Amino acid sequence: MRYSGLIEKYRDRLPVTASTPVISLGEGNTPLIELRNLPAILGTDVQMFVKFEGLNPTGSFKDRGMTMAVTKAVEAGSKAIICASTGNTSAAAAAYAARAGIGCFVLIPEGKIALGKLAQAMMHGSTVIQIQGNFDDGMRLVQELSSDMPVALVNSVNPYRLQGQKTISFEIIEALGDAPDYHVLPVGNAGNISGHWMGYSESVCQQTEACGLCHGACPYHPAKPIATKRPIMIGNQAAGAAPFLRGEMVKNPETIATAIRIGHPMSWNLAWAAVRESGGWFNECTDQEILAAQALLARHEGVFCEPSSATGFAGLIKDIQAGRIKAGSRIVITLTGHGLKDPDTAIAQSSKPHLVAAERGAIGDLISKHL
Ligand code: AN7
Repeated sequence: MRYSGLIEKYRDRLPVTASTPVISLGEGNTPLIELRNLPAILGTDVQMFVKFEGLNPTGSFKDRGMTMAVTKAVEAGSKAIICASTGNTSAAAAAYAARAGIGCFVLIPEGKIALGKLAQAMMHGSTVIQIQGNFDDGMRLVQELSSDMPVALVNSVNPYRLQGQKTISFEIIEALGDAPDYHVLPVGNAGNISGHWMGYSESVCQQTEACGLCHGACPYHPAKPIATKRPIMIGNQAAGAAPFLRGEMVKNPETIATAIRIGHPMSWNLAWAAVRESGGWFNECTDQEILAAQALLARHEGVFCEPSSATGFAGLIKDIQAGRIKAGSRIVITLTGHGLKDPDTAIAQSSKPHLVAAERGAIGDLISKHL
């Protein structure tokens, strides 16, 4: 059967009915890629898989939550949506609003949004409002505006967002046959770690001990991805925007990973619950560590994610080096967004193209030098 998006696939586990008008771009169903070269380079025997969310329709995991939020907004009769964003939420909101034929207003921090994301919000026809403030200022403003204007708020404080985002965990359990030992991801506004945890929690079979038939012919959940456990959750932040490490909100967050330049995360309690209940922890990574992790994935695995997305892997490298990860473990790392979102940062850290005459000799010499 043709794959037609995560609402159709997981309809029995999402708050939709047969008459809900589904707004979808075929999101979800992203590849789970095993890292082949980096474990050896890092000197570890752990098994690592990246869930490449950059391959969603607008290039980030935000599409999972946005298909649900926009579907429910349309079902409720909304004619316009609004969000604050560091970039990816605005790109997803703009695209799904265009698909639904409704209006879209996005508030973005002036000058602190990656070029690809700005291009998306503009191209899909949303009203792009640059504010002279950061994401946290925008978040406060959209909450105020949506409370007394006819615009539906689609940031992750909208509970339908997490409903959509939880489906990533269903896909991982289906692919691996069970939950991994650890799940590693970047944390900004903290909706995603909360959605992951919700998905894993809903997948744990309450009957495992009673029937012992998991992965066989389970009479309780014959067709559902069932996990026998939940993973240890590890949330990773940029050092300049790490309220979970500080234990309090950060007033002026700063990092090259602009997607997670957030000091006042909305899903504070849910994210702490995920980390505490799972026996996990938070890490912070410097901008240099984030860029190094991004480059490792690009150069040794052929996987190009944006800097914020590499923050999870950056934290994992530190955990492996510190001996915090059990030998032989199976780890899933969510890569939240595509590297093409932020070409400026990629080009700035790469070596420049060679400029030579359009002659066989000059180019041949260059090739010989690099063979
Ligand atoms: C690539 O677009 O908050 O912890 O406004 O774009 O769920 O916030 C983006 C967040 C990680 C953090 N990686 O996820 C927005 C926005 C990428 C992101 C995060 C974001 P949350």
